[in-house]
Parts: sequence; structure tokens; C-alpha cells
Amino acid sequence: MKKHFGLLFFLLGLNVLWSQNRPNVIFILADDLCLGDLSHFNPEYTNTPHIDQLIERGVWFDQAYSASAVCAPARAALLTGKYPHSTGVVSLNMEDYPQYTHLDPRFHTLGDVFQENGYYTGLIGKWHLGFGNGYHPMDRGFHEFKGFLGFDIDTYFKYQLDINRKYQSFDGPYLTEVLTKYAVQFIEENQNQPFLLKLAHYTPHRPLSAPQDLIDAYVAKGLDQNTATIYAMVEIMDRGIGQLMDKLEELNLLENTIVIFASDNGPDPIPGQRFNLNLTGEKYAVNEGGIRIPFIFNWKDQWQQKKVSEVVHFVDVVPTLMELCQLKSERIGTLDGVSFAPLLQENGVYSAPNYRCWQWNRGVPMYSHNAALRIDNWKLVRPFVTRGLPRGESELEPKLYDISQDPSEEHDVSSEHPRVYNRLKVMLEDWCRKMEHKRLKLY
Ligand SMILES: [Ca+2]
Repeated sequence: MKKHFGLLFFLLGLNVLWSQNRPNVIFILADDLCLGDLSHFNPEYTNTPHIDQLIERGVWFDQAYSASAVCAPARAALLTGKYPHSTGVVSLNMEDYPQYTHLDPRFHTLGDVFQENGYYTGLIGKWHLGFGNGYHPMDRGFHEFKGFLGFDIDTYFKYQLDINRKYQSFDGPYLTEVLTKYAVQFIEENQNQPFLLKLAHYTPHRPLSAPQDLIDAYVAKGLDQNTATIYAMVEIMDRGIGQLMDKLEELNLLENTIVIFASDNGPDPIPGQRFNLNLTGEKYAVNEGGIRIPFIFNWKDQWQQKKVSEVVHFVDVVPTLMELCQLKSERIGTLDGVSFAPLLQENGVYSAPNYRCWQWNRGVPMYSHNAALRIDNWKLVRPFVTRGLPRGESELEPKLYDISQDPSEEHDVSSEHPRVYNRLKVMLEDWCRKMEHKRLKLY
């Protein structure tokens, strides 16, 4: 019997040592937030001191891309490490297009990988990858879920939340503050075990709503009502990030926690025009304004503050976190992304993928719509097609940009560089064929 106790204590000891060596991960994802919403880039009009501090103390990725210009496909890639098409999540609106927005249960998620490796996992906020039997976040790798599936928010003051599979109505407390409260609580409850927390805020996605006095303060700066409301929403989220960082400090968890901040796509064009570093396009477009996002990685005392200008992409998140946390998974399958962990460390050797691609539209994929490929500084863009246009293939000619010289994509240089243009066109067509082949294999 004594012998068995000895073995038990030895194994418990190993488990404690193992836990200490593996960092916690908090991935904060904003919704439709753009670079210009941060006061680091737009100090005259916006107020995000805590996110700015993450930039000033952490690793800022200057050429970071989401996997899509819209919510669901971006999130599918983030959680699987694969391009959205190969997961079957290719469109938005879970009610109109359930078959193109539900993450097939055969796919293992980031949550599954962390669970497999002994982490406690939580998702707070927006899910948006399917609903119904087998599609709930708690069936997809998260021990805990406190949030919404994707379409349950009337306003930020009146909404329903799914609290571990039980619906609860809220009338009064501001959504973003409630999500912050749950996140702080999650950290407190799990401070003694390794954890993964995905905090997927809705901010500043529609319905635009914030306390009137805060909106008025932005209107007083000369902003229109919608833009003022968006900046007020972002300020409240930023305050919550400050509370979360304070909690990590109070519990002595900062040295053992990786904190990441990102947005899923660019700014919504409908509620107002807001500053986004003069990038072309907004949410829905695969121009820079639709897919280039803020992306910050922080790990106190582990990484030096720096700016990284290598291209990174949402499909890289799964392999990167697996490397950083030393996770193994048989079931995650072949990934489209690669780990950029070496870029976070000093003198790391990083091997970038050859090229990156994007495409989305409403319903069945039409690869002549909203598709793009980036290789080195070149970017080929198949122009924006929206629902107002015919449902057939687009006849709009692709455009070529040199992002290093023209980050705002103002000058189409296809006639000056016909060989580059043709090469990228063929590469993009080839990628599209491969993606469609993978997608159709799911059915
Ligand atoms: Ca979004």
C-alpha cells in the first residue's frame, strides 16, 4: 500500500512540475475591430491604453492577417489551423447558411488539443461555428462556455447568454463588462492549473450600443454618432482587458501566461467610416482593410518588445501555440499554417510558407469572388463582389499590388509586371482548386 502512495505522490509531483512548465494562454479576439480603433495608431480620437500597453510591451505583428474578411471562416481557421474551405466553413450567417458555417465535428479544435494535453479550457463570448447537437462549444474542446452562439444579442444591454448550456436573459448589464467579469472569474478559478481561455468579445460588432455619456464624449471630439459609439464600445473592452491584466498580476500569473490580442476581420462598412491606416477595403473585402488585423503576443520576461514584419496568418495560431506550450496531438491532422514561435524568440529560425490565400462569398464558394494571394511583397486581388451583383462567376479582372511600396493598394501594377501577375494568377487558381477538392471531400 505504502508503495502505491509513493508512486501516487511521485506522479502528482510530476504533474505539478509539468504544469509549471506549461504557460497558460489567453486569446482575446475582438469582432470587426480595425487597426485605427487603437489609440496606439489613432491617439487623437480613440482611447485604448491597455491594448496599447500590450503593443508597447509585447511582440507586434505588423503584417498579420486573419484567414477571412468575415467572422465564421476566420474563426474556423483560428481553431483548426486550416484554411476555412478545407473545414467547410466558408460563409457567414449561421441561420441562412448552416451548411457553410458549421464546423464539422470531425475537425479537432484548438480547445481539443489543449484538453488532450491536460489543460482546462474555456470559451467566453462569441462562438459562431454552428449550433445544434454536437456543435456546442462544450462539444468542441471547451470545458466551459459562457457566451452566445452568434445571433442572440439584441443590444449590448439586452441579450441572452448560454451559460454552460443553460440560457440566461440579461437586461441592463453591459455585455462587454459581463464577459470581462466571466473572464476574470475564470482566471481566479483556474489559477492553479494550466488553462486556455478564448475571450471572444463582440466589440465593436453591431448592434452598436454603449452608455450615452461615453458616446457623447466621443461626439464632442467631432465624430459622427456611429463612430463615436464604436470608439466608446472599444474603450469599454479595453478597460476590461486592463482588469484582466491586473488580475493576472495580482495572482502572480503574468510570468506564466501568454496573452494574445487580435481581431477577426476589418471594420464594418455600414455603421460609419472610421480611420484604418488608409488601407483599402473593409470587412467583406479581401483588400488589406478587410483582412489585415492587429495581432499582439505578450509573455512577460520571455519575449522582448519588438515589431515583426513577417507575414503571419490565423492558420498559424494552432501550430504556434502547440509549439509554445509543447502540445502533442494525433487528431489535429495536417495543418495549413506553420509555427511562428521562432519569431517571438530571439534569433529563432523561422521558415515561412511560400504564399497565403483568402476567399469568401455568401453560400457555395465562387473562387472568382473576393479571392487573394500574397507572396513576398506581391498581392493579387480578385475584386470585391457583394450580394448586389449577379450570382455567377465574376468577370472583374484581378489586380496586382506591391504591398511594400503601396500598402493602401491604390496602384494596380499588373501591366508593369505581367510575369508576376500571370504567375500569381495561376497559383491562386491552383489553390482554389485544391481548396474546393478538400471541401467537397467533406460531403
Ligand atoms: Ca467579425
